[in-house]
Amino acid sequence: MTEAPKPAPYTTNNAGIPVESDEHSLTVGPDGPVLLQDHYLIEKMAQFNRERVPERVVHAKGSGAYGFFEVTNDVSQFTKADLFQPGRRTEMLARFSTVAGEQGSPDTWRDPRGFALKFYTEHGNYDLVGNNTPVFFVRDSQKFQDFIRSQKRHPRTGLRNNDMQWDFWTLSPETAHQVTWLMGDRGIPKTYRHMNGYSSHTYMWVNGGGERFWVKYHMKTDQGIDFLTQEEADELAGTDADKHRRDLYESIESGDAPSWTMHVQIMPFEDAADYRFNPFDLTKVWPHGDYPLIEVGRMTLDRNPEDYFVHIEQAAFEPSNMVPGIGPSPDKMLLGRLFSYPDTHRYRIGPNYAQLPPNRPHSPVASYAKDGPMRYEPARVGAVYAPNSYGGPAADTERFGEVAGWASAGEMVREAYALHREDDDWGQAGTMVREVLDDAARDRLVSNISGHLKAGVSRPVLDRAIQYWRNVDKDLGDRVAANVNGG
Ligand code: HDE
Repeated sequence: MTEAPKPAPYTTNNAGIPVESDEHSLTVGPDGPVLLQDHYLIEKMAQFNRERVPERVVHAKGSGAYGFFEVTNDVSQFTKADLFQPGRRTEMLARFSTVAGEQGSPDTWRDPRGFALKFYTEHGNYDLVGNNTPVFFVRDSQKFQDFIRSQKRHPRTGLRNNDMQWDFWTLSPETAHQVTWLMGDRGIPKTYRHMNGYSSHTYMWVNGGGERFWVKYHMKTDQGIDFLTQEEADELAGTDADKHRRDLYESIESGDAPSWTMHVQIMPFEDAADYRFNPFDLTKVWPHGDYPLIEVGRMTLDRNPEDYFVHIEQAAFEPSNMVPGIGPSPDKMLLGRLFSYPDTHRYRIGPNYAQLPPNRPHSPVASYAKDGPMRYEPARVGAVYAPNSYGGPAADTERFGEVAGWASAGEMVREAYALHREDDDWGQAGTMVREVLDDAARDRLVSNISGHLKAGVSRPVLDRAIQYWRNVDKDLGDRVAANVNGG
């Protein structure tokens, strides 16, 4: 890209022509009608009417920054991905977000947080689009749209509605693990800097010898985990709705660049078939005792974008952006996401979204895509079709290998996973309540759940919610019941 010329010290219109006035439209006499030939006035009004692109249907409110990722440990035995090779430093972009609220909603509402990363690698963009929780509410893409509707606004009142939320959750027991996270301390991080990020999904890594591994990513905050209580968060929602956006911007601006250490859990390819539960089930974590954390590197965010809309609102993350050495797993949610993200970008930003500054790869692009709305990068590949005799690029699997690298041999089915010994929905949520939380965190969990249930949840949903928590942990359910029934 050539450098943009310095702006003129005088106002111009969008075509660079000096304008006659910043404040007065052209009229016939001081009180007369406004003239159609005031082209600049019309341009200003028209531009204003087109300032918005549709907000993201989920994760609408977010904040982001640029930075870099440095490899600190040799994991080349597990993946040939360029960005994870020893000594590599890769430019990147991160965007953090709440999920259910709209663009202007408070940062401190109880919600999972998005943790979306884009690595500008030598072999194209690698997007790791995760959350601040290692699990998710549902395990099949088919249920995602219903789930999100139950968490957003009621169609009649336009209000958020706890009854819808609990109705969906209690009819979908696979939500138990994630709802336990959500109602606990991790449900409202102190700032975006004080939370971890997770791939949540299992992905596949392929090494230089073609050997395959299953992998889960963990981005551990170097600032330390910290959270807000419900009371602190409620107060901030009223006094500083942009608290987390402000915190990220100001800490980077003041030179206090936040960082996260990337770890992975690696499962040998063959272990998956008879592991005790389905390792591709997004509602489950892999216990660290089975697959310990292995350090990979560190990401540091040290640069605020020069323009929020250009770089963050138009940032387009897509789990389908996987580079050689990284592939998908058979997680049904992940496979659904591979379709959904590019689709939403084409609708929200336009089909040439990949040319915009935050989305443009830093490595050369040699695709045969051409034309379409707002295309400005000329096709530079020598020909506009393949195969061709005019020097256009050709796919090179010899050099890069097959990107996806796995084949499915199963029949087509429409059922939940039910192949492994410990595939139940309540187990890991119960373990978390009993073995991970201390007494104080358990007390806050009871109080957060009870407070939420008392705010507009009616019978029979309320009874199902109590049973839901008894299924997670009998004592926890009894305490919630005493709170919501007893007053
Ligand atoms: Fe997303 N999700 N999602 N999601 N998601 C979007 O993409 C979707 C899921 C996540 O900062 C959308 O550009 C489907 C899991 C983040 O720009 C959309 C399914 C996880 C972000 C979409 C899921 C996420 C999104 C909305 C079920 C964590 C914000 C606008 C199959 C592992 C990215 C957009 C950013 C955004 C679809 C489930 C994380 C509509 C269909 C699981 C962090 O395409």
